[in-house]
Amino acid sequence: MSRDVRTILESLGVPTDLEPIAVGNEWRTGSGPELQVTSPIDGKPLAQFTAAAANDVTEVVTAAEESFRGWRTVPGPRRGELVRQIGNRLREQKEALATIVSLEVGKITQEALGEVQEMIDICDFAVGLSRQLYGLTIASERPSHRLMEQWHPLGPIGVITAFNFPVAVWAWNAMLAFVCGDPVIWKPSEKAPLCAMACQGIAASVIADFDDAPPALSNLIIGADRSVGEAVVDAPQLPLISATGSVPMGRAVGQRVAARLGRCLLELGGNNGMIVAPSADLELTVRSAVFAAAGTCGQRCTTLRRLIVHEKVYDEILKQLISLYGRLPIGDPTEQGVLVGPLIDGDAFESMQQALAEAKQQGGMVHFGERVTEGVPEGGLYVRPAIVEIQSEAPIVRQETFAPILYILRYRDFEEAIAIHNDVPQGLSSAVMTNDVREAERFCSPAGSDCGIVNVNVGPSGAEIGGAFGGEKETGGGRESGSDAWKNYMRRTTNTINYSSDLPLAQGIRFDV
Ligand code: UN1
Repeated sequence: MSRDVRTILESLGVPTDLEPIAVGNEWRTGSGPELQVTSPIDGKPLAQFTAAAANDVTEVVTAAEESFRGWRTVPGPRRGELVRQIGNRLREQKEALATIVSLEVGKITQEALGEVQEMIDICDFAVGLSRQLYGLTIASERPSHRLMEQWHPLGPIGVITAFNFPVAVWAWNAMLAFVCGDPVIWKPSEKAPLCAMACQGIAASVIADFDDAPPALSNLIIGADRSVGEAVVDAPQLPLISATGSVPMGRAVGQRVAARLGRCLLELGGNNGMIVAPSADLELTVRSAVFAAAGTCGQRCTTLRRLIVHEKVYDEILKQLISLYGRLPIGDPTEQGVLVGPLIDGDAFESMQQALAEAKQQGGMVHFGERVTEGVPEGGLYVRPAIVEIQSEAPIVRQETFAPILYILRYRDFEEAIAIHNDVPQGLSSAVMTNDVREAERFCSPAGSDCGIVNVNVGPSGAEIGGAFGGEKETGGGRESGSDAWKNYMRRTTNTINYSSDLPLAQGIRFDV
């Protein structure tokens, strides 16, 4: 293990002999294949350990099930107190955890810190929520009856996360689950196991010191292939599987969970568009487009992938974007001033080049997108983010490539822009840049954007945790994080209480015995 990583992980409560399974703060060996972890910054090894195998899942599920029996009866505000303490620990260890995020997935320091901040924010949100797990009181049609709802803990939750938000997405799920009374079993991406170990180290050490929390509240199982994820997904003891990742992954998870009539919360691909109207503030538009399209090296599910520009401002926008893209500081993400770090791996690079080749074949004009080898660490895959001028009908535009490619499309009238915008299989996030109130409202209306996130004069990426996060169509329909997403992690009971000595039946039915 590299010395830096070893020291940081230790400071976060992870034992030096890396193990792939953690039941609370008890780390266990796995019986799966060896997993080599390399940094996308320079391709150098960060660590190596034996991963878990599918048959290691049962013991973790059993432990989580047992812990549920105790945790579900701990009062909500007390569960919130645990999450408050996890949030405080994250505040103390923000830099250390962000460093692991940068080293393991190549995020620039600012974005890695932002990701840990997102974890802290969801902790705060969850603490407040722990006193607000409200049910309704409903008017009963029967005399001297009361109808009411309660929200009860659901059970142990399976959480599957992707490499690109290797810590925040776990926190969105785990912090809500904890306050809702549920333990968590986390199956992270095999591309980001150290981030997962670090989070587990932090959470488990707080849990261990917390009087009424069972140790197996927070659990981790790291696999090296699909089999571990499949075993988690198939476990009948897990009433909810929350999965973030690609559409094919989500389709497989959705079908398996449906077969056992479990619940799914899916957050899958995006192919996010931004409409630029002629009245738009062009300076704001260009700045927000560059952050959304080139930031995180195009590897957010909310990344801007399609810029739909009115013909009157098309040339000006294109000119400004090309000029900015040409000057984007690309390189070691831990260096100050760098805005674009590396792609996650060689596969990401290949699929980016493949998409650019297809775009050319389909009549696209490609600007940039080439590999960058100068002024960057050797061994990493660095690219200059690409801009592609292309017809909106080109098939490649409907596809999500997880790399920094921005398709730029032209429109004439606003209705056409909305039609182009919605003509993709994915439905995560969207934006319109306009100073015309009618266009803005139209975009937000039922006949406007068909996405789960619909923004005006701000790009599609970088959402706050307070809103519900997720989208429609192939994005999977799930909502995580803020608003009432907590309801996914609980089961609702409807109670009818009769405080009379009569027995009036609903719907006025008479049944005299
Ligand atoms: C993701 O890419 O999986 O809205 C999540 C955003 C971030 C979360 C992205 N807050 O871009």
